[in-house]
Amino acid sequence: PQVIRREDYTAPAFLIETVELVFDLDREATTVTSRLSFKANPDRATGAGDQVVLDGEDMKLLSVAIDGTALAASDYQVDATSLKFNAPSDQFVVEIQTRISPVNNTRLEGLYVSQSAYCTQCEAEGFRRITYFQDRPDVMATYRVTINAPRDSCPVLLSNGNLVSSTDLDDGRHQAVWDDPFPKPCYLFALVAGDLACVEDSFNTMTGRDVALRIFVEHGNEDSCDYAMDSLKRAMKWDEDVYGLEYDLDLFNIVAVSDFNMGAMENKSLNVFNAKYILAKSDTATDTDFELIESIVAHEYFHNWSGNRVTCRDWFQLSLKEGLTVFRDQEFSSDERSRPVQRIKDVQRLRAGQFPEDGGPLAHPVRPDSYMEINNFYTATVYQKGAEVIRMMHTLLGTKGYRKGIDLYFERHDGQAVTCDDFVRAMEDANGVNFDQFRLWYSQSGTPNLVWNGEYDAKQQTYRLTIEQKTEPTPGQVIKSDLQMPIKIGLLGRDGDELLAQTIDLTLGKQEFLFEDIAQEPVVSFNRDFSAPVNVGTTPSHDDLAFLMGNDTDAFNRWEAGQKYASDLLINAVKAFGQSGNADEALGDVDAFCNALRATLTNDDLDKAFRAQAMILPGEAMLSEQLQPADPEAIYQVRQAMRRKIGLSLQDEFEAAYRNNASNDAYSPDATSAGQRALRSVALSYLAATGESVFVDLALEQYRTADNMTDRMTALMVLNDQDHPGRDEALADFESRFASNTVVIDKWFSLQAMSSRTDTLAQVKKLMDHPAFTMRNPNKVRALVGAFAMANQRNFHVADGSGYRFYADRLMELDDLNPQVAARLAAPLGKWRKFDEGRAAKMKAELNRILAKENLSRDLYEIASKSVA
Ligand code: HT7
Ligand code: ZN
Repeated sequence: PQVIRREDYTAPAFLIETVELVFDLDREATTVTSRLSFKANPDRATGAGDQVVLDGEDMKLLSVAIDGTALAASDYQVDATSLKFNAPSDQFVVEIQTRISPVNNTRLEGLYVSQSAYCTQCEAEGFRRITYFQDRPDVMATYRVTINAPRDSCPVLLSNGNLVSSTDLDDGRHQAVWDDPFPKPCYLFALVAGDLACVEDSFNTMTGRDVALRIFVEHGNEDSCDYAMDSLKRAMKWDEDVYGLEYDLDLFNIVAVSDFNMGAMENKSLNVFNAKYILAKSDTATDTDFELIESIVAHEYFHNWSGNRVTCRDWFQLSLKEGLTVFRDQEFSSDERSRPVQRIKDVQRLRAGQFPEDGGPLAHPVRPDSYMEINNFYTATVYQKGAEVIRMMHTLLGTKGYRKGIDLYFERHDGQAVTCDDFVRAMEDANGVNFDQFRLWYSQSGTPNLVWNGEYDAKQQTYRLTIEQKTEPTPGQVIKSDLQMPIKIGLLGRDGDELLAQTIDLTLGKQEFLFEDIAQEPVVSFNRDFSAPVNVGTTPSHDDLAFLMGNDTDAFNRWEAGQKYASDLLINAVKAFGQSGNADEALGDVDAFCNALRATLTNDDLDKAFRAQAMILPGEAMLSEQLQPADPEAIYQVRQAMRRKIGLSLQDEFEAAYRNNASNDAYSPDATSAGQRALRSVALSYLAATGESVFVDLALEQYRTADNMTDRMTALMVLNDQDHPGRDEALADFESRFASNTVVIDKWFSLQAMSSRTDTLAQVKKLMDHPAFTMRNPNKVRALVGAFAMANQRNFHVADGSGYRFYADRLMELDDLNPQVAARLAAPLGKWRKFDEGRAAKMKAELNRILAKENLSRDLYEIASKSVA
């Protein structure tokens, strides 16, 4: 496949100013008529020529006309990916008719059918599967869309912008015309048609305009939209308050569909969502689901400015909109919930998804330099690391300076398609700073490693902190430069007093900082609030870590100290387990760590959600990242043994936490109530880890009496790993209770795929024959097959390679249906370097088997070929 390079960007030779689309909807054969007004681009490259090249795939071309005259077949060339003809002048109108088949569209890109509704997904390059077009984000046009469809099966007809007219047609069909006054790239086009229920509300904007808010869902789900609607209104208000950004149309529509490749899509005024990120009621959604709904609804809404009003010049600039919008949604959630807990969760996500990507075969900069398939670049690096880069600018400039930069960015670029560099320039110009070195964060891949050393001079009362930074080579990028980053630090006295809190500006490979008037030898709290997205190689003593767990004034680093302490104990034990084969022995005495945990668990001054987080040990995958090679079975055994020791040591406290955090109130998804449930869940899970059967009985009792999904899932998660009749009872009950709810039944699939029991692979294979499972629905594939490979390290990496073989078979099967999703799921096989020779060889063999597949998609080819290299 062809490699597309950032350095090859040229402006389009022609612009398209207006687009008129007419859809005659039919499941098998939809006719699309488009009328495009072209104009030569005044900024075109010299010698660009007069040929017009339009992208188009998987459709039948019915006719082409220019300025009202039909073209003869000899006047244009059409092949599998394009339509070409010569421009007659600098300004002309082209009319194109195509035929597409929504019901046969299993890729879920372009126009497809989900349940009974038609819907579209055009980002990144789906519009070319609807009609021939210059499918690139720097071609921005206004759209007028006419939809003709049967009234019975499609009473609801939606597109972007304002509804201009609704008319009855002959033969039981009707028509709706939509007009979007804001010029947009075609990736933001959307159409939805079907028999959907509608939930309505409204929002009064900062200038007093009423905006109608509508959420469309399948009939029967109307009672599950309240939280999404409430989140939308809070997000609209937050964007006005914090960014001064107001919604710009009188209508905002959301549609929830069951078949969707990703989480949601920010089409102008017509957001389309994966139903799992809209539908929630206390008995169907967990606290985590509510949290995700809130942040994703906000994320898509925030795109209205960061992405839609100002968009990307080309797809290499994807982080321009995604990094910024993730930062915005993270800050929204921090303001709505507990800021430290939100930061902890965001960092956990970065470490679990982005750090391994940055250290593996698929490493790429936040602004990539090349791609084969752009869909493969909707990555943790572009999203999460991109957000960290924006966060660092926020830290360096302060809230006011950042806001000045944002205001200038939107003022300068409203209505334009721009670059990451334009964003940084706005930040620089508004603040009179130079970000030349900082810009490297966009072009350099890899996670920097920092090592610090401190020296206290009792006589001078000074503390000298030396920091070194180093970034390892990544594929295709061997030489690394030093980066600029803000490091927040604190110096704490032994009595817990904060002697100093400061943000230092690290710019050199090795840099010294001298702090004066430090009255006693301090304990260092380094990279507070995770102010820079780096690995810190320095591990303080266990005493210092226990001290920081109990005393750091930075909540993030309080949690971080516990994670470091636990990692150190677990990693050493995994190494020792290799010799003894006995996990308890390998761990040895962990009383001091348990005591530090106890102090946190019982500290009523701390937020309950924070205390719950602080009790959770680093996950198996996280521990693997710190071992070379990683032995999945040893990691599993040692972590379980540690959980048992903690459970036994803190049994009284966990029992008290379980008892004291029961609630008689009706379920509420608010952060405080969720924190209380989280603490109770963690207590139950540790109690069960003791191995005492009374606590498994307690979990079964909780399952039976639960009045909300959070408590029900917590109990089921505990039972899921047990060899206990209660497990079968609860799983069977869950299945029958939620058989008709396609979103909820995915939890049941995932849970079984994530079980640590050794019969899990056999169960997963069996579940593939379950009537609710289909390879055609991405949520189902992710819930069962994806969860097995991504969230069950012990079983996926079973030494005989059966997990790898099963997984590769599924990826190849999926590749024929939905290459985008197949490629997104392929990363686990690329982690072979982390494991012993036996496992590595088996993983590579599966990647090679994938590469030998007939008709392998460009999507999966790119991931598999880069992963095997
Ligand atoms: N901008 C969107 C990213 C996206 C997408 C969404 C659904 C299906 C396919 C997709 N390809 C790219 C989602 C977002 O970041 O908000
Ligand atoms: Zn986004």
